[in-house]
Amino acid sequence: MLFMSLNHELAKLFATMADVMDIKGENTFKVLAFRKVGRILEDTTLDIRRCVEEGTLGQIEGIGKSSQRIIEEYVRTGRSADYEEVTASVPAGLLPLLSIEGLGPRTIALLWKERGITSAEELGAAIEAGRLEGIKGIGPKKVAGIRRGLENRAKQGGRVGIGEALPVAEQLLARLRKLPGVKRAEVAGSLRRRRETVGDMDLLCCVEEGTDGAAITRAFVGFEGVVRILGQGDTKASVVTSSGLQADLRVLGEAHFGAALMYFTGSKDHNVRIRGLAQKKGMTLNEWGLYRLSDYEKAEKKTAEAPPVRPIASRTEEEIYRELGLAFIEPELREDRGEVDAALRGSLPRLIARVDLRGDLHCHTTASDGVAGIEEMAEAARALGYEFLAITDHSASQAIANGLTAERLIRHAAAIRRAAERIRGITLLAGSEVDILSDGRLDYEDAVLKELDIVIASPHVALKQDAQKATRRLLRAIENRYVNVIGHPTGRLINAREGLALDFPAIFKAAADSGTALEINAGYPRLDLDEVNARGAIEAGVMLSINTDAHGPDGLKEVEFGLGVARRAWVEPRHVINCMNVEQLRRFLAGKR
Ligand code: DGT
Ligand code: CA
Ligand code: CA
Ligand code: ZN
Repeated sequence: MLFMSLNHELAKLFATMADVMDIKGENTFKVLAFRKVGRILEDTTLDIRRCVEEGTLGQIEGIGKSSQRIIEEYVRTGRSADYEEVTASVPAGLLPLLSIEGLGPRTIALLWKERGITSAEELGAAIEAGRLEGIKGIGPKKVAGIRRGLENRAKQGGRVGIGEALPVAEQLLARLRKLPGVKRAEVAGSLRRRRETVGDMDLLCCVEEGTDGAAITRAFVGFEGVVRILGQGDTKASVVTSSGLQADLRVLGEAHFGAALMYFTGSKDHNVRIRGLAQKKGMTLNEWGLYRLSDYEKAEKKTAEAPPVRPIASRTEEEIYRELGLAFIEPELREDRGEVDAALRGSLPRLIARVDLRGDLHCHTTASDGVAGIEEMAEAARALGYEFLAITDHSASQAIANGLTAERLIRHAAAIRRAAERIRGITLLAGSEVDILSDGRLDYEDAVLKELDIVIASPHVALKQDAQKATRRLLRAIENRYVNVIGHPTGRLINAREGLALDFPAIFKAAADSGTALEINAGYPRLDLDEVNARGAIEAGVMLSINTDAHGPDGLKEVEFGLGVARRAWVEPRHVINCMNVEQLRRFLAGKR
């Protein structure tokens, strides 16, 4: 996993070791310790490589001697004998089972020991044959859940979440940009449109005149992290990266870059609409440019070269849209969901952008399961140019996240307000991420919630309840007069958990009527609400809140993914409470009905 950060790699290594030991039924104490180390490594803002170099690893609380040894070995050699030994001690096919929804280490252990199942394929076959019946601890409901998990995995058809794909693509782009003769390197395809999952990565590289394209593709297929070459020529190459994702590269000059970028950004449906429009105007549009049809038809064409006629436009996307009589259409809108007509009418949305956000309203500190204190989070938010930050730690029932009892919450709120006095240049709000219990009751009494500046209520447990129960549950939370935002409303996780099935029209109406915002949780793999429901929400007059749910200072930067969802949902600044100034925000919060 060459593209992951070292911290992340190590976190995954420990989590996997814990899972495997759990499957084998080993000493729970050690399993818990490894799991905790995984979590610490995932969340820490320290650079672990530096800690090893400086010999300060032992100072991190929760990392014991044996974990320290594993980390040091891995940092030095890129391998861990312990990890290799542990993972080799179970059939290899068991490991991928861990990423299937409905399957934890304990269930996998039962399937393995009771029925000899060692892979997803065998599991599927066993379910179809009814062979899971009679295993103690795996009832019919559980089996149905596993079956759904397998189906979901198949449906995804190998699509990879944007949170995994974008960092890989950005690494490749950074390397391309360093090559001689390269002027620009950009993502295209679904990644540029910021779809929540992508089938592959499409990259475009713009080179100076006279640059040898073959030299670029040759360098590209040799990049670190390329595990297989699918094709390689003078102007294009396709590879598979160690993340399992395919990357397609095109190399071309400036003269046609805009047309190629537009073509390879897609979507296909958008391109079809645009080409139809060009035809009606006596033009033709392809990956080389926008041409007058009469010129184009006369010319003799070769597939791998630009047609030998002068295009009407080809250097930039802006020129091409303009020549077609259209306003520029942002990549996130290019899905043939009404954007072409809106561009013709001049009524495209004024899409929300990073600069419109004035603050984050959902983050955690060391009071619950975060890795930084109040002031450190506030500093990080201020460094991002934010005007406000709400501190919203977990409530008591989230015991694994060290959730706060009512007494601790009151003291924590006082600490946030004291910090707010000291810190200049940013407004701190004292809040909570209170659990919505399975029946819709909240984890704190109203008398406690009343004392807070902002209340986010989120579902964390019972995420498989039926639609009716789930809807009633959320409606009950929305009806609470102190609840300002519903956090990650469905609880879904991309590629891992479907989340609550909700009667969205009913939720939207209640949220709009009561002045409750719905969150677009920007943390990958949540991205919850998704683009479809976010668009439904604003159309129903609901206010949205885009938050990172950060558990440390770096987490606050992950807002980009949430913005991608919002932009794909046609969201404008006026729809989002994070775009309000402090005074407007306070008025919104006070206006809860
Ligand atoms: P993905 O990779 O499944 O997440 O989705 P895309 O949209 O990235 O699709 P991909 O990688 O097959 O192709 C990238 C873009 O290239 C696509 O959005 C539009 C353009 N494109 C590819 N094949 C065709 C085609 O046969 N016709 C048209 N009009 N455009 C195409
Ligand atoms: Ca693609
Ligand atoms: Ca592609
Ligand atoms: Zn949270």
